[in-house]
Amino acid sequence: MLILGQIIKIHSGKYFVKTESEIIECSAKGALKIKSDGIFTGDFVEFENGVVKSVKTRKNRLIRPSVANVDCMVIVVANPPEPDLYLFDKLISTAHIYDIPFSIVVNKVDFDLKTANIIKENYKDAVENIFFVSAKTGEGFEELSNFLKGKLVVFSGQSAVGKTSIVNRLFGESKRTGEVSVKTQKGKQTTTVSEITERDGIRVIDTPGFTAMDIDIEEDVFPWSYPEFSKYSGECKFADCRHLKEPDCMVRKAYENGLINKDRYKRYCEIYKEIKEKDRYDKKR
Ligand SMILES: Nc1nc2c(ncn2[C@@H]2O[C@H](COP(=O)(O)OP(=O)(O)OP(=O)(O)O)[C@@H](O)[C@H]2O)c(=O)[nH]1
Ligand SMILES: [Mg+2]
Ligand SMILES: [Zn+2]
Repeated sequence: MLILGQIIKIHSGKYFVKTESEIIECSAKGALKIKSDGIFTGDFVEFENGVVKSVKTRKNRLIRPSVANVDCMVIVVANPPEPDLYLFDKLISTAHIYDIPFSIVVNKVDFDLKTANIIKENYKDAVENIFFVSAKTGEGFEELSNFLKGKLVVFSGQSAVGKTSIVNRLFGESKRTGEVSVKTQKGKQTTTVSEITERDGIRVIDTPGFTAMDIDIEEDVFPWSYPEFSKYSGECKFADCRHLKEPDCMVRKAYENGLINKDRYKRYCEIYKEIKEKDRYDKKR
């Protein structure tokens, strides 16, 4: 009899499938293992006698961390460390491109409130929910925790913004295992194993912090990855408008009329240039 469950961890060729009542260690049918779009943490699968037989259609899939069916990406920011808004913009674009709903959490409000205002100004039109919390004092956690209930959540953001602290606060003092890094036998590459931890209906994947360098965005999709541009971009003269200096670009016009946050648009132009440069460089090689 086929049983339905969700993959909560993949490790050393073993698939840990959570059903309504238990976690079962499974192997997989050969073909599923080989395919590059085979099985990922977060996948809903059907298994029988300890063997995964099929993967259900996924609603989205993130590459870093490698996880499917994410309900919410929580992008965390705080000061310290000095916020890198370029990285922040890229994270938002990534979520948008991978079709993952996202929210912003400003952490460390016990220490600094200036960042909260900057983030509000920059992103209030790009995101529905911005939470202001302190993992240290617990401020703002009731609201955040209610919002995340029932969701599979991925945390992202710069190193040291407090992602792990937030997860620990959400989970009380309970012990939890986060992301495990596994060295391949060659000792070169580091593969990361994403593991879902669950408590009180919140399912979480914590991730190590990363820098803007780690994020790869395609040039042709980037111009469509700004939620607050979408109100205007449909009216641009060219269907493939990059919203830079094209004639009759309604996004640029909106920016000029103060309808789009100036700093966010300026960074957009910079990031676009950078992506384009990188494409050129990659093609030359
Ligand atoms: N004042 C204050 N400090 C905090 C708060 N949350 C976290 N910190 C501190 O910030 C530092 C970094 O916290 P982590 O939770 O390790 O940050 P992280 O985002 O998981 O970092 P990486 O795993 O390296 O990506 C630690 O020293 C925490 O004690 C907060 O709300 N207020
Ligand atoms: Mg951490
Ligand atoms: Zn345009």
